[in-house]
Formats: sequence, C-alpha cells, structure tokens
Amino acid sequence: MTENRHSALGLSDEKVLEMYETMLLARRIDERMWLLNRAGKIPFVISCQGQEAAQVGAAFALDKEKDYALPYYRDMGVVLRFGMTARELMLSAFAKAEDPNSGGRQMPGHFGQKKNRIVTGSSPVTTQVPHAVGVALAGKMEGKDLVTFVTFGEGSSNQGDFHEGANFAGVHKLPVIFMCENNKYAISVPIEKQLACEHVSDRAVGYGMPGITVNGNDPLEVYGAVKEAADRGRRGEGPSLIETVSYRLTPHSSDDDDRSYRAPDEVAEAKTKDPIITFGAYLKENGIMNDELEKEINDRVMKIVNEATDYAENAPYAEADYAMKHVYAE
Ligand SMILES: Cc1ncc(C[n+]2csc(CCOP(=O)(O)OP(=O)(O)O)c2C)c(N)n1
Ligand SMILES: [Mg+2]
Repeated sequence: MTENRHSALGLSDEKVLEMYETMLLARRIDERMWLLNRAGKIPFVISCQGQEAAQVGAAFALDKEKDYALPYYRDMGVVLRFGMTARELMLSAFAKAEDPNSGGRQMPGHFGQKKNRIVTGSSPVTTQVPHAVGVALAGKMEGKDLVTFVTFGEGSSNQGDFHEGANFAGVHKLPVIFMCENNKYAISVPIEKQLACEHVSDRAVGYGMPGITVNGNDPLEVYGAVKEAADRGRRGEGPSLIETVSYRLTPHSSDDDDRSYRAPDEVAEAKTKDPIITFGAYLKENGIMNDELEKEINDRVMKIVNEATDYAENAPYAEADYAMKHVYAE
C-alpha cells in the first residue's frame, strides 16, 4: 500500500476515480483519432498522449463554472473537464458542421466553446497567453471572482507573447495561471536546444511571480500546484508559473515521423512512466480501483468513444458557402 496522497489534498476517492476516467477518456479518444487518420477518415491528429495527467490534474483544481481556460492544441484533458464532450471532439476531428469549435472550418485542436468559457486560440503558438492576461485584467476590473488558466508548450515559452503576457500579469498582479506543458520536444527540437536555463519555471522570477516545476505524469502533484496558484490568484496575489514535465508519447502530429530525430528506446523508456498506467497503479495500491472496476471504467469509456465516432462520421458537413461566414461583415 502506497501513501494516500489525494486525501491530504482534499480529494475524495470518487474525485480521483473521476480524474482517472477523464484521463482515460482523453487517451482513448486520441487513440481512436490516430486509427481514423491512418484509415483515411480524418485529416489530422495532434495528440495529448503522455500529457493527460498534467491536463486533468490542473483542470480539476480549477472552478469549471467560473474560471476561463485558454488551452493549447494538445489539451483534450482540459477541455473534457471544462465540459466539451467526446462527440464534440470527434465532430471537430471529422470537420463536421456541428463542431462547436469552428463548425468544421478550423484544424482540430483549436478548442473554443463560449458556454464552457473555453477561449479559442490561434495557430501561431502562444498567442493565447496575452489573451488570458486580458481576460484576467477584465475580470479584475469588473470585480469578478475568476482566474484564467493558460497552457503552452516549452518550445512556445520562447515566443515573445509569453514574456509580454507574463510581464504584464506580474506588474498588474492579475489572476493568471501560466502552465507550461514541457514534453521535452518542440517538433524535432529537443529540450536542450530550446532553453539555456534549466527549467522553464526559472523564468518566473523575472516577472515577479512564483515558478515551480512539477512531475507532469502525476495528476495529484499538478493538482496541488494549480490549486495553490488558483488560491493565490483569487486572493489578489497575482499570477503563477507552473511547468509540468512529461513526455510526448506520439509523434508531433499525424504528419510527423519522430523516428528521424529520436531513438525508439527513448520513447519506450518514457512509456514505462505513462500516467494512465502509473495513476491506475496508484488507485489500485490504495484500494480505490480493482481489476473489475478498471474494466467497467474502460468499457464505459469505449462506449462513449464508439458512439462519438459513429455520430461524427455520419454527421453532415457544413454547406460550402459557410466557409465565407464570420470572415467579412455581413
Ligand atoms: C509562431 C509559430 N511558430 C511556429 C509554429 C509551428 N509550430 C507548431 S507547433 C510547434 C512546436 C511547438 O512546440 P512546443 O511549444 O514545445 O509544444 P508541443 O507541440 O511540444 O506540445 C511549432 C514550431 C507555429 N504554429 N507558430
Ligand atoms: Mg514541447
């Protein structure tokens, strides 16, 4: 029996099972998308695989009824927690009219859904960072109890938008949680060729905010860090920078061949720390999940994924002239 760490964080057994199920749902949707892509049915996949623990651990530490999420393209775990459904994600993958993100006009991964306060992002990486800072500024000016949660990759933390946004949030003590999902690669560029400092979180001091690096394969560690950052933000103490370290288990996207720049052994080694496996083991060691319950959860998740796939595959495309909508004033 390992130490029960979730109770100390104020998380019930039911809550951690829900976290596990959300992580598993993200993984199974993602795996299905790769099959659909290779079968020629959907054009593009950009994966969350290996980052589910960071995404779900963080999202569970936020208030999904009040807070704003400004996710980046891998954040399936975040948007599922904020209320986007498997069916909606599949509609986006198939680029169908009912896709809530863009009605099938955008590439997958450009999550946006007003009713769930998921703010749409743009394809140039890190542009969501100044947006998150702006939403936090608006919230502060209007006296609202909200924090904004924005994510980005470690490669993207070199982009000016991150530094400008972090500086402004630091100066004005805005309730922003900057979470860098460090997965060790920016397409083919390994971490040691991306940063001259050791940790992305080392950058926080330059912007007058606390910075912390946590194990991105451990949803509980991420939950604790994001909860603390959210509490700080709500108390008016300003922004925080959290770096979650994990590993990208898939190629960069369905259009990438990662064998050209990293060794299969390295990927195999990272798979031994796969958060779906390690968090499942934690739940079993603490007597919260047994083989029977694991199967029940997996069956439930697969049913959702199958139904979402069938629905989206059979759903209609938008009318061709819809492509011109929302582009020019009408
Ligand atoms: C401003 C800008 N430059 C380059 C790209 C092309 N691009 C898309 S994803 C990516 C890598 C980003 O790496 P990282 O931030 O580490 O995120 P990861 O994909 O590893 O999660 C690049 C260079 C882009 N979309 N926007
Ligand atoms: Mg990266």
